[in-house]
Amino acid sequence: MKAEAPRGADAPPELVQLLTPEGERVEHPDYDIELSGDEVRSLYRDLALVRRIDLEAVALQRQGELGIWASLLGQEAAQIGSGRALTDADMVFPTYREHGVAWCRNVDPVKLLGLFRGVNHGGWDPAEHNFHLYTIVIGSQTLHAVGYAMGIQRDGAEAATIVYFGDGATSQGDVNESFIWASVFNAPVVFFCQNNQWAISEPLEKQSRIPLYRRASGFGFPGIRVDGNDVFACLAVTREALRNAREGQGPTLIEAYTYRMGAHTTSDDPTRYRVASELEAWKLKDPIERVKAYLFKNQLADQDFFESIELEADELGKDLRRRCLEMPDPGPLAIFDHVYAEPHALLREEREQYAAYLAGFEGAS
Ligand SMILES: Cc1ncc(C[n+]2csc(CCOP(=O)(O)OP(=O)(O)O)c2C)c(N)n1
Ligand SMILES: [Mg+2]
Repeated sequence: MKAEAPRGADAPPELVQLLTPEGERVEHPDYDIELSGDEVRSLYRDLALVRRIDLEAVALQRQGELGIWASLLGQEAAQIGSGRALTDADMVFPTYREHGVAWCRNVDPVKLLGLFRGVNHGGWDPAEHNFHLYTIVIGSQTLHAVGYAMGIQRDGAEAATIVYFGDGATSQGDVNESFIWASVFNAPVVFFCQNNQWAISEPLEKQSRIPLYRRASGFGFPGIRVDGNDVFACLAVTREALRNAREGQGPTLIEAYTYRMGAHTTSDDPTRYRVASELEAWKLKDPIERVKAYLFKNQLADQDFFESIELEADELGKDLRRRCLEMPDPGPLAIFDHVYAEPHALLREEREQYAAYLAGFEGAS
C-alpha cells in the first residue's frame, strides 16, 4: 500500500506552546507574550492557590462535608491562563469544574462549595462577577453564552463572552448548534474547550476522529490548539481570541490540550478504566512545576517566595474549611426560593402543599 499524507486522527496536530514542561521559554511566530517577573510570580500564586482550594475541597468531600466535588487537578494553567486574559466587562459561562476561572473572577471560593454542600442552588450573583452559575447539563451553557454574546453585540458593548466546556461536550447537539449560531451571526464569543482526554470513563477517541480544534473550520471560524498545561500560552492565545471577538471578528474555538489528573468527580474511580502509566506521563507535564522551574532558572523567585506561597495556601485552606463548615443548612422550604424572579402562582401552591406536608410530622412546629 502506498504511503498517504496523514489526515484525520493521524495528522500531527499543531500546538501553541510558550513554556516547555522543563520550564524553558519557546518562541511562537503568531503568539508571544511579554511577562514581567511580577506577572509570572502572580500567575504562579494563582496556580498554587487554586490547586490548594481544590485539594481542600476534595478532603472536605472525603470527610462527608460536601456531597460531591469535581476536581480541576491538572487543568490549573488552562483556567488561570484563560481567566487572566479576561477584562472585567467580559462574561464567563463555566461548566462545573472552572474553580480557577472563578478565582480570576473574584468569586469567594467558599461560594463554590455551597453548591456542592447542597446549601444553595448556585452560590454567587453572576452579574456581580460576570461569571455565570455552574452548569451541570453538559454543553447547555454554550447556547446561553452565544445568546448572551449576540445580546452584547446588539448593545454595541466592548466586551466578549467566553464559554468553557469539555471534550465530551463537543459531541452534544447544543454545542454544535451554538457553533452554528455563533458563526453565522459573527458573535463575540470564545469557545474554550478543555480537552482533558476523558469524559468520565469515555476516552477522547470516542468523541472525535480529528483533533477537536479542527472542528471549527467546518463551522466557518478559526480553531486553535494550545498547550493547556502552559499558562503563558493559554493567556496569549485567549487574549488574542477575546480581542478578535471584541473587535467584531467573531468566534474562535480554543482547544486547551490538557489532562484530568484526578477522578472525574469524587464519585468516580478512574483506576477502573485508565492505566496508571498515562497519569504518570502527564505528571511530568504538570502546569505548576513548569512555572516554578522557569522562575528558578531565571532567578525570578527564590525559596522564600515559594515558602510564602505555601504558607498563604495553608491559611487559605484552613479559612476555607472553617467557613465551609459554618455555612448554615437551609430550611426545607428554601428549595422554592429563587426559582423565578417574580412571584409564581403554581410555585406558591406547591410551596404551601409542601409546608402542610412537613407540618403533618409529629413534633413539627
Ligand atoms: C446532557 C448531559 N448528559 C450527560 C451528563 C452526565 N455527565 C456529567 S459529566 C459528563 C462528562 C463530561 O465530559 P467532558 O465534557 O469531557 O467534561 P469534563 O468532565 O471532562 O471536564 C457526563 C456525560 C450530563 N451532566 N448532562
Ligand atoms: Mg473531558
